Amino acid sequence: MQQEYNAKKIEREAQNYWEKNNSFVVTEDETKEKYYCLSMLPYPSGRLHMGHVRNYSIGDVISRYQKMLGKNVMQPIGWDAFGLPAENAAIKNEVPPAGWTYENISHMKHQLIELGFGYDWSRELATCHPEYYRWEQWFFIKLFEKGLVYKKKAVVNWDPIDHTVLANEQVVDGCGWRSGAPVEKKEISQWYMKITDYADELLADIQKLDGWPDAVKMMQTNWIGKSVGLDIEFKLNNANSITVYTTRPDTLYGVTYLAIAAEHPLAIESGKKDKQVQKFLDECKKMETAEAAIETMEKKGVDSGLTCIHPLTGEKTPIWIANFVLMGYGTGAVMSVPAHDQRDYEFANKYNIPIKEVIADSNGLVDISEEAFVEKGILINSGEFCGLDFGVAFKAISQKLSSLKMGEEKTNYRLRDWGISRQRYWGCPIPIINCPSCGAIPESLENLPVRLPENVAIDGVGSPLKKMPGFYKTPCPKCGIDSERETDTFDTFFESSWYFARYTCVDQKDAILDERANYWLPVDQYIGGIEHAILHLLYSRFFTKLLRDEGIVKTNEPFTNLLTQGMVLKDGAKMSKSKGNTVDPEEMISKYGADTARLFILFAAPPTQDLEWSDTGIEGSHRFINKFFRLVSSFVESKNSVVVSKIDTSKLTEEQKTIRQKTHLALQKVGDDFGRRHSFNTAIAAMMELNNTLSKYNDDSREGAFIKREAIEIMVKCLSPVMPHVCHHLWFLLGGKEAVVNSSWPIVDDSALVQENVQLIAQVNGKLRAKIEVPLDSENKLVEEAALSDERVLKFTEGKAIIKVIVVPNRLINIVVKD
Ligand code: ANZ
Ligand code: ZN
Repeated sequence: MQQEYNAKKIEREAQNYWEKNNSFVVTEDETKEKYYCLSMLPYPSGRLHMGHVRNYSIGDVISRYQKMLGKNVMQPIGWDAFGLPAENAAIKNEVPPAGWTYENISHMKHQLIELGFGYDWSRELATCHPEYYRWEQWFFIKLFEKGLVYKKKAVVNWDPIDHTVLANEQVVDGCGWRSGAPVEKKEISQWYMKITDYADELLADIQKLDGWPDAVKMMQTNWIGKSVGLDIEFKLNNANSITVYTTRPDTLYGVTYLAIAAEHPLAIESGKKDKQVQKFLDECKKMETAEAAIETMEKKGVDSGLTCIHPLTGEKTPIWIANFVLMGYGTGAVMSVPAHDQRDYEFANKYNIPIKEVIADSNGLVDISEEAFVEKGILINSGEFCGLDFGVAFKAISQKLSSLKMGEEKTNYRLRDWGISRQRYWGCPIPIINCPSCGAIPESLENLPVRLPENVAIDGVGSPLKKMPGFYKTPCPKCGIDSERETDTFDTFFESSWYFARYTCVDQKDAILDERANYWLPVDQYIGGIEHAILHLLYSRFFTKLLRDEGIVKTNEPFTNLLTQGMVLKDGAKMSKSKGNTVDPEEMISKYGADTARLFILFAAPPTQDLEWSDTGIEGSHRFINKFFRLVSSFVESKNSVVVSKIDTSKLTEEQKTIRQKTHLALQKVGDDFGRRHSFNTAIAAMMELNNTLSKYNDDSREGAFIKREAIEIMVKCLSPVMPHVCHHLWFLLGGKEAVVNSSWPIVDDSALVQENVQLIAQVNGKLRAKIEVPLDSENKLVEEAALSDERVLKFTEGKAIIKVIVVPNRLINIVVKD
């Protein structure tokens, strides 16, 4: 009796087998090549969504494939468990964030197991576990001792009703998301990490990331934003001066005013003397500070009343205060060149400030009637520097200013230090104690972890930690007097910046990491969403370098290869709860099974592209699994299924040769698609084609039996990374001695790939001279080479000029020579 495909039963059996046999549990093995495959860890929101299924299916195919190649593969998973949604849910449902989170983890873990992902569950971690976060507290203290973390005041969004700091996404139309009260700006002390100390290395090492997509490397480069320019001094009077930062010193003679930020000390000073100025400064305080917002907002300014002296021309230059100058970049002051900078151009026109042209194109022309001339060119109206191009002028002006002690070369980065304090409850406590006499003192290492109390009631009004003296009251570790703990917690990016290292030795109780980290790191393949292209990846790279400099790991970079998967769309829009267009993976699994879900999601699009959801696509995938199941199980039932140990491949019929050739070509393609190209959809397509070929192939001979079994076994192995459950079942059905996960990847028989030969007529000047044999469908060049090296042809061509060669594929070649 032929079996019916029963996804539920097959999937449960396979999952039980993997669990019982620890199929994916690994330890270090120096005799094998290690392969660390990692998918970005999920936030335990409650249920898996399709984006997760996609991300983790890709990672699982790569892991299972690499394992079958004989590598020592580690594929761990964990939970990015701290974060704001747990607090929001706590307010809404009146459950503590911890309980909510742990419940979600247990549900989602069950879903991951149901999808058949080959994780080493012995390495599971949740970032909210004290055993995990104690080590980041420990590391933070190490960095504190090294001076790589510091405290600084910064402006936050303050909800005056809920007495709480709001994250940017909690501010809706300028009001608190819960209270509806207009948000106020408040300055509070925050902790920062000196990522800028590593800006140069983080930038330079991008070039070594050969396995990363160019787009991601570009985004990281721009984010770090290195710029080389000059700091130039403009004298205010004999004693004082103001410094500007410019990347265009070649335009120095075109400066007609300076523009400074509203927070610049000179602006504040001038505000004290002038009411108009103060009014403008007050206005600026209310404005958004996000850079993107500054780009698009209306450019406004006010004359400060102050002037300064141009360092080369000695001209008196007015100083304006402008809303688009950032205090946090360069010196907070710019030299404005309206003829050659569009922003300055608009500003000068608005306020009737003179415009002076100092750069022309190679023909000596410059047109600023409509807009600024922003290209680099040749200097004009620039005294001794006239006629120089950008590069030469940059150096010459830089030298001149530096000899006058009025300027020096300066490199600036757009990258800012990383603010890691969050005024939130559900996060890792910052292990700092504020002593009234000693100041900020780290907690003693033996007192770690600083545990976050988990049984709390959250009402949305302030942080619960601030109402828990049991938590915050503590003696100073240094002098012993009554002090208070920080109630702020870390940005959750802190946890996700090093979790990949902790997986390597998750059971290590006495250290952040041990030698096992050096066995497994770097991650060979990292897979995740493009939305993490900048911050998460940059912070992970930064942490890796910090760990290296602390002597904890040897690697310089965390991720050798990076794959960023596309989004899952429905009706052209991103699937998301807020759009209400989600499809629950659980529904799909219960209807069709996990293998169908995996197959569909891998087949529907190349992994880096967006994937459009389609019900017919799922049904198609399900039909394919059924067909494949029938092909294999009916073969097993047939008398052909006897195991033929060996055949003489030189004695095969044309049809048998063709089947073998198709089989091995497909195998070769799947290996290349899984391993190098990460093109899972085309690999699956090749298998579908082979499935069709084989279901029409009936050959009762001994050779036929061998060839069909060979092809079917290859198919089961090739498809096992994609649909592991059904392949697990079918492999045993075929008589496999060990589970297909433990079997090795099939080897391509090159001799089976060889194409058939055809005879071609070789003519010289239209006369038949020889019959030559070449592989079927050979390229013209190959046919030409074969003909021209044939002795019988050579007799008629040697020493003669070849005028033309005509090839009719698989039929004829005619060589025209000059007689
Ligand atoms: C004169 C000039 C002339 C400039 C010109 C540009 C074009 P990047 O490449 O991003 O470093 N700038 C400097 N500090 C600034 C601040 N705090 N806020 C806003 N703008 C600032 O850009 C450097 C350029 O941005 C500098 O070069 C300065 O304007 C402006 F034809 O100086 B430039
Ligand atoms: Zn003290």
